[in-house]
Amino acid sequence: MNTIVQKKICLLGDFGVGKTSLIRRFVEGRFNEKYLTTIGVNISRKTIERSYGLMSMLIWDLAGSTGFDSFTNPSYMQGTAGAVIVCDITRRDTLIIMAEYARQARIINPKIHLVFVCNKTDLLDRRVISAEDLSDLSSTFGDGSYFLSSAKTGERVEDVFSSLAGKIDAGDR
Ligand code: G3D
Ligand code: MG
Repeated sequence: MNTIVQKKICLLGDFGVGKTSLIRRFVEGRFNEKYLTTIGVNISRKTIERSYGLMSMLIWDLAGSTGFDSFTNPSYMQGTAGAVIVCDITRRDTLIIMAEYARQARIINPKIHLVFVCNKTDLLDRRVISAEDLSDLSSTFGDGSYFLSSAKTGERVEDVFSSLAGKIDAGDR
């Protein structure tokens, strides 16, 4: 139990879907309604237990408006083992953008591990993205699985990141 592997992962998705909030919930265990929009790149570290030892996750978070800034900044995707791609259950356009991020990520790195997350499930009464939409998208770009999360309540947030760790481990160990 003394192996430590370090993996870079990044968050992708439209502005405002909750990428920064998901990282804060995962890394610090809290949600801050007043959290300011990130400027530039933020890198957080979280170490998690694995069967072989520890995985130290370096989690990259890029601020930006809409558009594909993640791909215009080459260092953002470089050396990335996996990506969490996020949409917002209350905004249909974020699903289209999620698909575009997945497509671009696969072009840049065909071996990248992807986890698809539909965030803000605490706002279920405003839901405009269905389970079928999500499984269709995930089947096109991944294994068909996806998560419904809430950075606000914490629902499934740990599962999102441990699922990505599992995919990364299965891919190269
Ligand atoms: P981004 O990093 O993807 O751009 P942020 O998104 O994490 O900055 O979140 C954008 C807004 O959505 C923030 O609200 C944040 O509080 C809110 N948010 C993030 N996750 C959730 C969630 O799971 N549920 C709810 N209800 N809100 C969430 P503000 O008002 O600060 O813009
Ligand atoms: Mg952000």
